[in-house]
Parts: sequence; C-alpha cells; structure tokens
Amino acid sequence: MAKFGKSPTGSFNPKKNKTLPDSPTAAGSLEGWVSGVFSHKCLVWHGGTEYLCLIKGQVVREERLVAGDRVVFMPEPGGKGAVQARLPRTTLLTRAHPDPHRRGQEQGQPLAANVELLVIAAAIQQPPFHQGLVERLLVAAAKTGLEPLLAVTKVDLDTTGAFPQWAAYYQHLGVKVVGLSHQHPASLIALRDSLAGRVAVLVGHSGVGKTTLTNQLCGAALATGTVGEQGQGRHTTTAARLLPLPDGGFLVDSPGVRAFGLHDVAPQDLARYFRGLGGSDLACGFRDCLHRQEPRCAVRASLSSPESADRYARYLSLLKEVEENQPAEAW
Ligand SMILES: Nc1nc2c(ncn2[C@@H]2O[C@H](COP(=O)(O)OP(=O)(O)O)[C@@H](O)[C@H]2O)c(=O)[nH]1
Ligand SMILES: [Mg+2]
Ligand SMILES: [Zn+2]
Repeated sequence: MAKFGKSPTGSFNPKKNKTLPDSPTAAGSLEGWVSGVFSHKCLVWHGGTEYLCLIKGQVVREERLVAGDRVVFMPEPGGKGAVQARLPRTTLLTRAHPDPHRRGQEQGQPLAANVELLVIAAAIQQPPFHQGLVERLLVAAAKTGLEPLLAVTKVDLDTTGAFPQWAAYYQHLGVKVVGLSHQHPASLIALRDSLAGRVAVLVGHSGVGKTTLTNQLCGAALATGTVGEQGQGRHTTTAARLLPLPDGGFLVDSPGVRAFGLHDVAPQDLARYFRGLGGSDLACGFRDCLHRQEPRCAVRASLSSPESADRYARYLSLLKEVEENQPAEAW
C-alpha cells in the first residue's frame, strides 16, 4: 500500500473529465481507479491510498482489467481489498495483438481505459525518432476519440536541429507538441499544464524516457532503463501503471511498445482519422473511396504541394498496413 499526502482526485472536475470521481457506494464498497494489473490481483487508487485487490472470479472471466479502469471494490484491513465489478469505460485504447499469428482473430490488446489524452512519446535520439509510430498513434487517438499530444523527449541530444522541424511539421497538422529533457526540468512546465486535472496515457517505444517523465511529473520512483550499447533503451516497464498527478488527474505509464499496430481500423475509414489529407468533407466520386486509383478522387485532385504529396504517401503506406491487418475472411 502506498499513501500520498494529497488526494489524487483533489482538483478533479468530473464534468470536464467525463470520468467519475472517487465516491463511496453501497454497503462499504468503494469506487477506484485500477493502477496496475497482475494475473489475479490489481492495484486500485481511492482517496489517496492504493489498495492491493484480489480480482473476483466473475470479473476475471468477463472483463480483463486494464490500467485506468474504474472498479467497485470492497476494502479490507491492511490496504487490501477485492474487486467486485468494473464500471463502464468512457474510452479504451487498444493496439493490434503484437503476435502476428493472433492478429485479426483477437479483439486487440487493451493498453489503457478511460483516458482522454494520448501523449505520444518519441525521442529525438536514442532510440531515433520513428515517424511511423507517431502516425499510427495519431490515427489510434482519432479513432478512440482521444486528444493527441506529441512529447518529443531527449531534446538535449538534438545536435541537428531536428526538434524544431518535427515540432513545426506536427503543429501544422494541428497537434500540440512539447520538447522535453530530463536535464531541464523547466521543459516540463508546458506538459504539466496540459495534463493537470486530466487522465492521460503515455505511449511510445521502449527507452524513449516515458518512465523518467512519469517519475518527474508524478513525483514517483518507478524503475527506469539504462541506454544500452546500441543506443536502445532496455525494456524495463513490464506493465502499465497509473499514477496520480500532483495537480489532479492521472497519468498512465505504459510498457514500451516495440510496435503499435492499428487495430480495428477499416481501410475506408483511415482517411477520416489521418491528419493532413483534406478532412472529412472531401467529395470523392465514390463514398467508400480509398483515394488510391478510383476515378473522381478529390484527395488525389488536391495534391498540389510537396507537403500534401508527403502526407498522401504516408497515408498510402498506412493504408496498406491497415489492409494487411484486417481479419482474415471466413470461407
Ligand atoms: N539524454 C537523455 N536521456 C534520457 C532522457 N529521459 C530519459 N533518458 C534516459 O533514457 C533511458 C530510458 O528511460 P526510460 O524512462 O526507462 O524509458 P521508457 O522505456 O520509455 O520508460 C534511461 O537511461 C534514461 O535515463 C532525456 O531527456 N535525455
Ligand atoms: Mg518505462
Ligand atoms: Zn478519394
């Protein structure tokens, strides 16, 4: 059990967050936030205290819990308890199952529930900035109804001026961008302000500095990795953890993803979620136009600048990926 001096939901505004505040329920049971999940147990935050809870059989069978879930639990002495039920989720961020053999058959792998903000963590170096992952996460945010925020980490390693270029590129697409370095605490101010009172998840490759950031933002001491000889961060976080933010709200630190495959995105919907392709009101000749070779395609007709051609090329490569991830057709 861990006790924090200040209630994690102290300045929580349920109207603004659309998520429920901690509140007592019938017969001594409480509502809380799942902050870590193990095989048959989980951690639950309530009123500044983290309870180690058993997950009851029915909950295990019917609902796999994930960090950010809201649950009803019965507290027991010694900071323990038992989860009785999961409350409905406002959002659920999932990715394609990392095992290619299970892709398309499974429901996708849940990463976090009830978050409203997806913080895409990408290092400028060590590991190198991976634009493909940023693009997939932007699509996942749009599909899940989450606000995206691009957090470019390790800007102290930027020797080529790459950060201002990436910042301009994504700001132009309407994405909020912050540049961070753990050596310069002042670089965290803008992110801290954006997170205050909200429920957010940090997603990005292993070694980009997500846990370092979580520790700095939440005043926690989760184990971080060391940079290996190949400049890759070692995989240290094994499970997602939710922590209270000092100004209210919560942050979920997710385990580093080696890949984030888009799950459950239909090819004809991709353009709607993809930024910089002309928006959703493009009038193509066919309603289910994939903007590839179809006649009277408004997207292709609008490609007049190098920037739009760049976005279109990225769209096409993501479209191919989304098509390959579709469930195999039954026959
Ligand atoms: N140069 C530099 N290194 C950082 C920064 N943030 C984190 N690191 C290092 O990157 C490595 C991986 O950090 P970690 O937080 O475990 O990454 P995670 O896998 O994304 O959670 C650690 O050795 C950190 O010390 C930063 O802003 N600049
Ligand atoms: Mg980590
Ligand atoms: Zn089209």
